[in-house]
Amino acid sequence: SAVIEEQKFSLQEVLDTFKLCLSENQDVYVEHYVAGWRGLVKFMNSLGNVFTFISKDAVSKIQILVNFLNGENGSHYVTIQSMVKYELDNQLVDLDKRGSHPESGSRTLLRLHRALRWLELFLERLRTSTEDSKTSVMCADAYNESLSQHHPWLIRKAAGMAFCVLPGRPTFFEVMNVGGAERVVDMLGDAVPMISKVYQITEDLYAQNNLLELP
Ligand code: 1Q0
Repeated sequence: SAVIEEQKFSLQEVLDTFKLCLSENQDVYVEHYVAGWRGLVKFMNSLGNVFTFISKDAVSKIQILVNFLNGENGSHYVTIQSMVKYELDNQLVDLDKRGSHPESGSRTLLRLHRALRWLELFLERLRTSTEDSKTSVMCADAYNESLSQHHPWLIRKAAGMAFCVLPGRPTFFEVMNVGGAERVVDMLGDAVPMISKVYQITEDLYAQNNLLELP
């Protein structure tokens, strides 16, 4: 019934949150960015317990950002642009090595930002995949091309093991709860460019401020 369907989780809604991230003048709202990640985590948890070591880290990073957003300086954390400016202007970022600000908003968001690139690559592979494509391979390829470069050996190994137990493409599509394969492809065709845009704007901001290697 309609009631049951409403309670079911749909990846469409999650990816739509990333659309809300962009303001008219291309600023990125932290609130929606974080909400997008929350939804992704929920999705990942529905795939099984193996993935909780991954989602735990994402959850703690989401929490750090939410705390800033709800804190006394929250007005500076409304967009990624204002956050970076505020933290840099007030020396609230550890730039070279971890020191007195190990959990700045800027370095925390950078971790999620790198993971967003993985998501973009993975979803694009999923979009163009065929029935016999393996999600584990798509996931690993996307990871090796992006996020893995920022991870030490042990995490890369653990991630590789998690990919191996990913459910197959049919289950994946089902859990996404978007509809048949055609609808999934359409939805991803919509969502991926949006995610790319948010990624690129953030990437440019961090590059301009020399923040891409924050410890
Ligand atoms: C679906 C399978 C998910 C695969 C996710 C790929 C990422 C794997 C690597 C995760 C390792 C996480 C362990 C902790 C790492 C931290 O050391 C690292 C750096 O932080 P720090 O503070 O130590 O400097 N943290 C990170 O790199 C952040 C990683 C966040 C990963 C968040 C992944 C959550 C993603 C969920 C997406 C769900 C799948 C969506 C698929 C939708 C399409 C059907």
